[in-house]
Amino acid sequence: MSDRYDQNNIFAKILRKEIPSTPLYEDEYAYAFHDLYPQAPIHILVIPKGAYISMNDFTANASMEEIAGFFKAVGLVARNAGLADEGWRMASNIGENGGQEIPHLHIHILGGKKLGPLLG
Ligand code: IU
Repeated sequence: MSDRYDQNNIFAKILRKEIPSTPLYEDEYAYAFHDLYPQAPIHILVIPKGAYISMNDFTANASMEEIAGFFKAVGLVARNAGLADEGWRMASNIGENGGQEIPHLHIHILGGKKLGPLLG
């Protein structure tokens, strides 16, 4: 995967509202919406507002404020979805070996059932 951000990736288009999505949460750092192809009863994606390809790019180039704001939002979205007590999983695929399909950083929030082993 190129290390140059593709402004035409689908999540960039969702952020620019060129593709419709239903916002579950939005602030200056993060935007959350339902995954279109859910892998669990609750499957939410949280993406940073900034143009970051993956955790590699984000942790290397985002400010502490952006990183803190983004991860605060991830936790808040999971709590708002009612997952705090029953438990949930967060995952982020990174690059080719990580199985990343969309080159804009996204955290998967998965829950609503007892999940199988992460490395099945
Ligand atoms: P990945 O970690 O890059 O593999 O995750 C991409 C996710 O984006 C995956 O779970 C898809 O179901 C999801 N998705 C989406 O929500 N809306 C879309 O239009 C497309 C993919 I394309």
